[in-house]
Amino acid sequence: MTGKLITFEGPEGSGKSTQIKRLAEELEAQGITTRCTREPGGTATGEAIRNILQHDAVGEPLSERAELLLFTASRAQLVDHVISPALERGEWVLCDRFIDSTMAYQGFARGMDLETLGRINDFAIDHRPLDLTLLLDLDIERGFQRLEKRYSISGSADRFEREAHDFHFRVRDGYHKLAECSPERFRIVDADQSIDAVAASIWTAVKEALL
Ligand code: T5A
Repeated sequence: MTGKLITFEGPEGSGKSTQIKRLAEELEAQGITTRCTREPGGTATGEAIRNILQHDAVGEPLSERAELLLFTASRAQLVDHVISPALERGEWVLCDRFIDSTMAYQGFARGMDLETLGRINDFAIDHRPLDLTLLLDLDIERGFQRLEKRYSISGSADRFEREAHDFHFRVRDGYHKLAECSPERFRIVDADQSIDAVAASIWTAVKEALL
């Protein structure tokens, strides 16, 4: 039996990484083997690409098309080397960002053509269907407040976090439009609750959709 592919999406600081770990623990407790991964990244090639995308690692501005193709190259590598093999072993894959991030960030926020992005995404994932997408919905300001708290402890904002707030408003709005277009795949979770309350909402959504 093949596994399930669950993706986590949402604006910056909405709690995706935190909640992926929580869901993995819950699934493992039910005897389901899980594999957590992230985009961009998740493979050696993907992590090298992530470094270019997040931190201007090569020191020159990226063109929008180059940015798009780097994200989708990382995705193709992840699908072929991690996601597909895990699903074929019957594992459940939990992925921090996936095709909808490209639609929200490069499409709705940067303004690239959505139909073209859809075709490139489809090619990158080799037409693999997704079982469930959890959209962690959070006010942009609240997300940035969380990240600021984190940066007072470690590190500094990356290339996307430095984009104007307008950009991030378009990302959030774009996610809502994507969810409206695919209601059978998306579940919107209110991420402006305690970590435990968000985890409980996610668990309810997963049970209803997949168990
Ligand atoms: N991108 C990505 C594209 O433009 N196109 C693409 O195709 C793809 C795949 C990735 C960037 O690349 C862009 C989008 C992104 O800008 P990233 O570093 O992976 O960059 O960024 P994010 O995915 O946004 O990850 P973040 O770490 O910024 O946010 P998360 O994972 O949503 O949030 P998390 O869990 O790390 O939590 C953030 C902070 O909030 C606290 C946590 O402890 C942490 O400190 N927190 C809470 N605080 C209060 N209440 C809660 N409920 C909380 N949940 C978490």
